Amino acid sequence: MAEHFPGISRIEYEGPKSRNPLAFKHYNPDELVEGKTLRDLLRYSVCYWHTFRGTGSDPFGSGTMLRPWDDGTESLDNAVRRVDAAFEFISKLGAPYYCFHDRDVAPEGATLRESNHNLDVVVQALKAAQERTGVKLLWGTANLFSHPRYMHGAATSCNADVFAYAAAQVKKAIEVTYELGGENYVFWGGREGYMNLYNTNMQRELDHLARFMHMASNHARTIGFKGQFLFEPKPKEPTKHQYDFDAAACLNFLRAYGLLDRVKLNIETNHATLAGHTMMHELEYSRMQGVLGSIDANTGDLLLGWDTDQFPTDIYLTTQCMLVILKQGGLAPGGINFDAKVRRESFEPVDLFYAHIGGMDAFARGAKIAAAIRRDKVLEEVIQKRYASYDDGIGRKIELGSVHFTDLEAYMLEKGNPEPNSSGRQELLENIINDYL
Ligand code: XUL
Ligand code: CO
Repeated sequence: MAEHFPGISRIEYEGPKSRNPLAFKHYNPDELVEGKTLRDLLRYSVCYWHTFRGTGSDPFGSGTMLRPWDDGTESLDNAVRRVDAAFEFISKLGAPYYCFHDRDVAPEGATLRESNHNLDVVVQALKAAQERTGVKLLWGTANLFSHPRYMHGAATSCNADVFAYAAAQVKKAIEVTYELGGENYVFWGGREGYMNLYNTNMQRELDHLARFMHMASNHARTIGFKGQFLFEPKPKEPTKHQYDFDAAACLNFLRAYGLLDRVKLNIETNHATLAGHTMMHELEYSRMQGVLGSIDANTGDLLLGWDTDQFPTDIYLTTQCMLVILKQGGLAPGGINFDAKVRRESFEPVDLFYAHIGGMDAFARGAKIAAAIRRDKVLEEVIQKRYASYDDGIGRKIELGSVHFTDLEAYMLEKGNPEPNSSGRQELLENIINDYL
């Protein structure tokens, strides 16, 4: 088998003093953090779409990426050769998982039948590559947004035939995810949203989306797929308003349509910030509601208002993510998928290694820093103390629901004024967190 990344061997952990750019400084897969190896805690995944299908094109220019194994055609031969390159990369990197959309791995045919056939051929190559390398599938999904048929959306399209086509495509995508031992299946809205309410029946579109997700999970049950379903929030892009706006909107949708027992959330950093939230907010909101399933790790650019999907290198960000992930005891069966792309200017194959090594090291550091903060109970004690007035007395009665407005009025009339407030100490806490970085 031809080598696609010659001169690059397996990326090893060399420790923080190493200056080797092709080594991990912080991600030692065997190191224990809160009783789990970093391999099992972080469950890193490489995404097929950006890493193996990203061309580097932007609205002002064509692709720049140098990918010697890829002849740039939509042939099946090319798709199969790309699988070899992908698995060489993932196994040299030492990531245990990968993720894909159906149309990333196999070319779309002229008909659904032909597309399914193409997918079957490539799935056999993926299966062989998984067996050969031990790399596993974190999740599969379907691309319901690139083809022009999906101009009005897929499950929320005004065209019932397009809904049916999308259903057929997702049926197949779930089946191949199952065949490849995928541990999760993701729904990202794609074009499930609207540009203008003058031509949109929002109620019907949301009803259809829910119908679609019920059908998907029913089919999964029928074929025996036990993986976790994940819904991925994103507020805008490609549509002006996406129905899966943020964790709260997704959760409300799942609850309203009786899907909560079947679907959790896949939270992505750049989507959180586009929604005006921090990633930590989205993670904590999902965690406290019991729906934090998996994450798409990347970062946006605070000066740009779109989804730049950059690799996460900010230790402050990864520490905040890991504080929540550790609180939950990890993400399994979900993981940390690098839904990130190298910049248009970083066009050489080796840049794929630098990018992933940086992201993996950044999360490993975040994990160790977060574990130290948790070990010293820095935030835990502050938060516990801050709400102590609810631990007994009137606060306890409020939490238990044993008092009414009239009781609280009587209490306050008698007491006169509340106990004095305490300082929130935000600046002190920010300083203390910096001491751990
Ligand atoms: C798009 C995005 C998708 C999903 C999978 O912004 O994040 O790649 O993760 O469809
Ligand atoms: Co994503």
